[in-house]
Amino acid sequence: QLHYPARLNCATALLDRNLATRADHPALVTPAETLTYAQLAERVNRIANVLVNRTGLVPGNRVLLRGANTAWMVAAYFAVLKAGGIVVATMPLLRAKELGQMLRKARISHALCDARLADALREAEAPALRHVLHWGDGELEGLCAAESPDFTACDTAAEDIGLIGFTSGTTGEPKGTLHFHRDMLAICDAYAREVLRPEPSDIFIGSPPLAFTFGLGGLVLFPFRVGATAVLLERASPEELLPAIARHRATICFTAPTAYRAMAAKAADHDLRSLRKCVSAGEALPRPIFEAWQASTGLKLMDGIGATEMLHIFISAREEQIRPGATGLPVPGYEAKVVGPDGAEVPRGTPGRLAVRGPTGCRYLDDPRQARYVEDGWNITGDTYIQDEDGYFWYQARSDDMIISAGYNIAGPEVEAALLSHPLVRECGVVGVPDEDRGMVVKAFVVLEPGATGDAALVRALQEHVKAAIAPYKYPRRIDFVASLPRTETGKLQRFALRQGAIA
Ligand code: 3SK
Repeated sequence: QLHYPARLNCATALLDRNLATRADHPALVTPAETLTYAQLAERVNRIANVLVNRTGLVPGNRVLLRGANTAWMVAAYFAVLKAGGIVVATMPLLRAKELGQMLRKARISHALCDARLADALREAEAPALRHVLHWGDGELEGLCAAESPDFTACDTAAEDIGLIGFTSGTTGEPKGTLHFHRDMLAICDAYAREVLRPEPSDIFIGSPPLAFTFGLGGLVLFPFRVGATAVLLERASPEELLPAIARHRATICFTAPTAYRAMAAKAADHDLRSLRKCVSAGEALPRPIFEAWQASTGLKLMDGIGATEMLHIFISAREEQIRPGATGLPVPGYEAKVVGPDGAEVPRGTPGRLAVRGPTGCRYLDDPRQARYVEDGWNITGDTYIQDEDGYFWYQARSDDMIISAGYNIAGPEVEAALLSHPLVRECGVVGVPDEDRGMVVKAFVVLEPGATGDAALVRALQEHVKAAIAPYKYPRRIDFVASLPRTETGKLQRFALRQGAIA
């Protein structure tokens, strides 16, 4: 059980707390600048003063943040929290239409934005938006220079909302999820402290945007909770991440399975010996990727399932508990079970919907989907899982991604893992498509390794490969070779787009 005081501002608990003992330790390292905890805290205070003194921000105002993973973005996050505002961080790639939806839904009054990304925000339709300030063009920097480096944190309650995380999920319709100040500490004190177990000497690195709660936790909250250092990269493709790990002697990496797969192939060209923990989340981790990473670095990937609704990871495993192919065990503080259509727990070994409860949970902003997500205090995540006799949870598919073909239940991700173990397959997505005889058949969309030719012979070879790896009835009866797969901004495969044939 985690206990926090009734009045609590998470900016103080996560950032200012480090000033007593680690003021001169680097908090953030970016290509543009390195900031110690003292320097970051000062920037945060100046921005908070600008918000209050120049824009009239009052506690509870919602502030949109728009920027890449930079020190200004982190400072803006903490300034809003410290001033009692509510952060609504947005993905840099969002366009005016999507920004407008969020601005209107969350009734956002203020925005802090990287000047390079200002156009889409200017074009967004947002009647309540009154104050927009930019960094990167001198505007916010100039205002900050004229403000005091001191700021007294707003006396927020532990259960005041500090963050609205928007999720488009894999279906496209954005939902805002509300998180309290204490939730941002709870994920540090549950998943990070109990499973990841970082040290103050760690150097975190990774690719997820800070607007995705996977990135917020892994690249800001977890390092700050222990006074460690985070390396932020504006561009963090696998090709950029590998040399950055070597250059910064990074010790903990957060990224998605597809990035680990791409990095495993090139790992030998880089000195990755500083790495000690590698977290994979955002999508299910196929076993071939776990094995490829272990073969090339000697490290076991720490798989985890999280959700924007839950703020961060709630099932994972410490290195010594890892079972390849399983997501893991409930993070201490969380409970999880697999339930059938009636909501009752199913026997071990039976697939069903994953239900979870713990110190964080889903609170949708003004959305009827809340009643479907939370049933009897349990969060129903929309993932199909099996729990084994030892309590480990094994991912099967998103609940709406189970393919029922001629009476067989087939999990698309299992077929994907089998295809991925073929040396010519770089990426793939598997969905069910309607079929007169079988109701549905398994269809795979495959991106090949450079130089491979997608012809009829390769289709047959891939089908035989799958039949040899898993139960033969699961093989993809149809295979299309494509140049790329449709993904959300957080890297999740959009299977609904594959089903609709909307592929590149
Ligand atoms: O959406 C996810 O998959 C996720 C994973 C880890 C932490 C947070 C999130 C939202």
